[in-house]
Amino acid sequence: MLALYRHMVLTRALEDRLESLFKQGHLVGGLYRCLGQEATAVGSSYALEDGDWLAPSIRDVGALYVRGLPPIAMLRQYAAREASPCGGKDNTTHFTIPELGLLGPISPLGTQLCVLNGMALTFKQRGEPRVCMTYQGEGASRTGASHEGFVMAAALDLPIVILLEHNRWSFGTRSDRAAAVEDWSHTAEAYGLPVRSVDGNDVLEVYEAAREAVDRARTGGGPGVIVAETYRMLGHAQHDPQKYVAPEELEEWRTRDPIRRFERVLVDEGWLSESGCEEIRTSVDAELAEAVDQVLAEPHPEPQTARTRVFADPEEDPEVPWTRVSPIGYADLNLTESRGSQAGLHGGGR
Ligand SMILES: Cc1ncc(C[n+]2csc(CCOP(=O)(O)OP(=O)(O)O)c2C)c(N)n1
Repeated sequence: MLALYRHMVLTRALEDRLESLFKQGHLVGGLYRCLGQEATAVGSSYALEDGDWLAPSIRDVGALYVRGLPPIAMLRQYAAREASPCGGKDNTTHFTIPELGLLGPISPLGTQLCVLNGMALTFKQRGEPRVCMTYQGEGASRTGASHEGFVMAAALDLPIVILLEHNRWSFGTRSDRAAAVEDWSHTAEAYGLPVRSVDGNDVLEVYEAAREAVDRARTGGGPGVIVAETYRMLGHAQHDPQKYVAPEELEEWRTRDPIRRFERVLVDEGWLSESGCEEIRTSVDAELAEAVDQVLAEPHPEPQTARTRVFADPEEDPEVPWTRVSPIGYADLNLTESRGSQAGLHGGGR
């Protein structure tokens, strides 16, 4: 219970810090938040075990900390520091860490499910009791790739759990304009998959459903879908002021805040006092304050490292010149010439 609470608090507090850093100009690129969906991200991933794999979306950041990602890694990632998982080349959750069983998102929505299916198929063929879990928003789930992914998972009976996040919005599109269904569990039932709808803002309900689906998948029962009824409390990313959302809608969902709700449960059940909650929040804040100071003092990557670690095999890293050349084009370049003359063509501006 305390771990679930701490992870949710951490997820929100870290993003609050990132928002400040974004406004102060310390971050590179956009900031995508889990705000309002912490219970879905944390409760679901908490049902996994060592050796399982998780493929988060850019939104379910809380799931990464549950899997063991140190919070400082996310700060470094957004601040594009050399020591970040992507070495400063990308931000958000766009990294893969095999040791933690984390498969980074793939930008074309829906495709991630197909890749994770491949991993689940491997586990199944090897007879390993390992489970994969991933997330899809309503938007991602409407893509052709996602359809293929659902079909494959169902047809091959793969050990995979899919969280379908009904958070009401896909960028500026309302979910009721993305599919002609009111109950999103119907979209998964059509594939013949077991589906369970949960209150995605109730961490215990999410955890219980995830535990059931993960246990079933691990023991050969095949895939499962959990439809998490939740709400994206901010715009698509920090740059989106969500002007298309009615203030009353936001107000209504604010009353269902997943962290406040769980605090009430903790206190009412006698598992943690009000001051116990406060202590956890304070310790998370202290940990983050230290991490932020550390990250801001760290260096950005050297420019020449932009072309390293692009491929798993360093031998395959692109040769200079690796930038696009315009308007001459590569065909017009005599690439057999020495590096020196090519450098001249580029005017040394690489
Ligand atoms: C195939 C494809 N189309 C469009 C985009 C651009 N895009 C990135 S995120 C996003 C919205 C995703 O909405 P949803 O899947 O519902 O997830 P949510 O943001 O609500 O968590 C869009 C349109 C993309 N990455 N891939």
